[in-house]
Amino acid sequence: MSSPDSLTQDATEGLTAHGTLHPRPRRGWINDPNGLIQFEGSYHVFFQHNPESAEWGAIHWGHMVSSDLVAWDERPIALAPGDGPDADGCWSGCAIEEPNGGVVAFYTGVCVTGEKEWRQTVCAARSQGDLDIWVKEPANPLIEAPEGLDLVGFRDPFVWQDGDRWSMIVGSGIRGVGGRIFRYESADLTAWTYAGEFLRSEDVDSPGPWLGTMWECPQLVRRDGHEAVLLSIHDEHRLLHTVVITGRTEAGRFVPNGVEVLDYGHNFYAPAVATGTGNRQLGWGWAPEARSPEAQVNEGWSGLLTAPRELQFAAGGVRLIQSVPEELRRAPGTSSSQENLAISNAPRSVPLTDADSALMVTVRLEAGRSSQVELRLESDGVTYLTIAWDRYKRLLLVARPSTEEGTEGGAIALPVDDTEAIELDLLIDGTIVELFTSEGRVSTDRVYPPLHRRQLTFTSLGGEATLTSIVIRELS
Ligand code: DQQ
Repeated sequence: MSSPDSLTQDATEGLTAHGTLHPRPRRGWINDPNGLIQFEGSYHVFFQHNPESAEWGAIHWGHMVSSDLVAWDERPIALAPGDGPDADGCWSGCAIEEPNGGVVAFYTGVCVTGEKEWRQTVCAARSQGDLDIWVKEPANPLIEAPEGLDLVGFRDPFVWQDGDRWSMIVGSGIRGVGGRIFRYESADLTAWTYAGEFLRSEDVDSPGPWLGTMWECPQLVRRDGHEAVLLSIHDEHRLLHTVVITGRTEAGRFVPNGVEVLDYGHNFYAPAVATGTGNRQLGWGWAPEARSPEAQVNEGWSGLLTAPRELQFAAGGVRLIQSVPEELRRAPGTSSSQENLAISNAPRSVPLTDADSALMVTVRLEAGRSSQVELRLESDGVTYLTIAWDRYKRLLLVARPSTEEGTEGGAIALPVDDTEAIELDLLIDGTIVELFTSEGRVSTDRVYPPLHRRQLTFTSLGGEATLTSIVIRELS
């Protein structure tokens, strides 16, 4: 690193194209996606990154770029800890295109103050062109946590244009009370004024998911006149799950309407949405490992970003639905398909490619006389993920087995409204499986199969079902 406050290393030296659907650098640790932005024709994805180790620590911002949302190139480190308010890490944040050109990134500067305790402030850095070189604001930190409150944390700024001003929200929690989002305003993206509480846990009625003790990575999704807040639920240093709260902004506060789990899988956290995409909203999340820390260190890397997700509203704005973006559906690549296959209690297998390629598999099933249809993802004859559609319970159960590498087995359930037919998109790429229902629900799991003799095996209980169609596409 040439200088702690401006990175001037050669932009391309030593880097090679890293074509993969799920971005990650070649080595080291990653967690949250940060600073997602469509800028000058490219999609830029930054992320929490420890380049030195496959363990969390000394957090930098890594950087990858794509022109098509399918293949990603690794770029030089964007932000590194300096000698000021980010001496112990550049934690999560966002990026915004400035009206006069260039991009400003807002991030969380941290300094260690004790065991698992950090001073957390909002800092900024600016860049232009290919976003390889960033210059930190001399005035950092721009914002300090509000005084007089016993806060559990104060981090992860997210910024959007709000009429003729800019709004920023920052995630937090008050000890013994619950989650908080604080809001700030600015006319110039540089000077910020405190504008009150944007959302408080006491104002959210959540009979479903637990809302924890602190809210990380708050994001505001706005599309077609509807709004929702995404939250990552933190509880006494545990990263629990992610939720979406639909509602609307009124006089600078978010008025919640409903709460739903955002991703039902075992391995999803810290989702973020891109800026610079107009009315369109694209989200990415972090898919942490499900194998032991020793296995991660042995591999030399840990963590993936998910594939991008199209975020839209349904049912008059009361639900956020997630789907595979058109760019992935239209991506060039070989494909095969089959139609109208009878599924009974005798297993029927459909081979997947043996190559180490990312697949998008689209399955349409009609329940017919069956009560449950099961899909097993198998590799070398071993089942590594089971997806069971129980039409009468209106559930999709996703289960994975425990493994010697330290993967904890378990099952999760996604609601399914339709009892007659179901359509699923599966993104299967090495050690990650993302499952999208056509009703807009998603689960993300990390699994570690050998990548040989891959196949999908279908069975039906209680009567015959029909595999109306299966389309298998190689994306990379
Ligand atoms: N990860 C970052 C924080 C954020 C948390 C630190 C969520 O900024 O709150 O790496 O995973």
